[in-house]
Amino acid sequence: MARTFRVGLIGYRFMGRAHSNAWRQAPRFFNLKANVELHTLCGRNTAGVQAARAQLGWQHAATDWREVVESPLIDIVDIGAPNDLHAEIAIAAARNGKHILCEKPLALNVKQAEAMLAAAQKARVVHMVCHNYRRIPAIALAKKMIGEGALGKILHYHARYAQDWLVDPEFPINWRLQKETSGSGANGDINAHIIDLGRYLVGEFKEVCGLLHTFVAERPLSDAPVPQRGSTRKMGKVTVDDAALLIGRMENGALANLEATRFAAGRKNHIAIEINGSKGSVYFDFEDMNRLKFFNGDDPKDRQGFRDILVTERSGIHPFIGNWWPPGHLIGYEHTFIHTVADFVNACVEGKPVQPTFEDGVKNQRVLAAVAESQHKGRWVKL
Ligand code: SOE
Repeated sequence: MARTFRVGLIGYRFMGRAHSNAWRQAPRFFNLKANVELHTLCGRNTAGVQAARAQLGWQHAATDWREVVESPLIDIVDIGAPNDLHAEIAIAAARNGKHILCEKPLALNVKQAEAMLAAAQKARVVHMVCHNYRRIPAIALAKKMIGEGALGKILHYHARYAQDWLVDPEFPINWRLQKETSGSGANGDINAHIIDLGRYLVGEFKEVCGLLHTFVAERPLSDAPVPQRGSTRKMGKVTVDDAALLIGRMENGALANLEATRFAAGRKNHIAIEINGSKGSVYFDFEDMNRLKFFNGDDPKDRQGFRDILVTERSGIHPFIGNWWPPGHLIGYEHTFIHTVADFVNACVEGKPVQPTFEDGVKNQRVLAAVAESQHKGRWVKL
């Protein structure tokens, strides 16, 4: 009989909801090698976590993450809490023999990330960073095509992750805008994703030149009342970057060009990736995530152009999609988490590594740190 993994999830807001949905749906749509129980949902606010527990379908609620990582009932700890908590929770979870899925960026800095990796390796638990965009069928197809040589030698990795939720200077401070709780801004939050996709699709970064910029240095504190005439509103300092740029060289000779910003008006979750090789190119945009554009330099000259692949063919033709709907019936953001959780559970059963591991998280964190160091020192940084 298949074993049952009891899951403890820390965090119940945006990521907590996305992960809860994934834990619930993965066993329903994928042939998991274990059963999954949504055991405990944890968050600091008692009323908030209780309401989320009921709505998201967890059996128990807890307000102290230590209860979760120390519970003998829990097999898997899933970390969706703010970044400053990742290291402490993951290290404690590893020491208690739990398999760990952790949101990105892995930690606040390289040192913490390395300690998390060391703890997970020492405890021989399965560890994974939730870079969910790797498991978009179109991205997985691009990976397969690049591996098969469809693009030839890779020359350019060009990626832009653009959002616009900070364009409004009245948007209040939250934990993502404070260095102590988030480690960095656009760099760790969204550059981390396109760094991961670059490492996945193209290869390791060799050297980088980075630029970090903060457009709005002060913002209202979230609990500050709307100012009355003559009164001043309580403001807080933004201590992280609003935008992060990276140009770099990759180990295989490809040139990298990455932009991550929360100030691109009109861009909500625009992840545009273009990879150019000696024989062809692929282009992907998350806001049209079921499609991959492919230019094949081998096509006859009189009919060359980017073709538009709808990545929804089943029967093993396109990655992940076979477990969903008939061709042309599209999937969305939430499916990327479901695919991640499905692969993670099977790896836990087999006791095998599942990418991206904490080792990938450490490598990613080194690139993030190199971008910051480059900005700080005003020069290129080798990895
Ligand atoms: C906020 O910018 C955020 O939720 C990120 O933290 C996620 O990783 C990203 O995928 C969506 O935007």
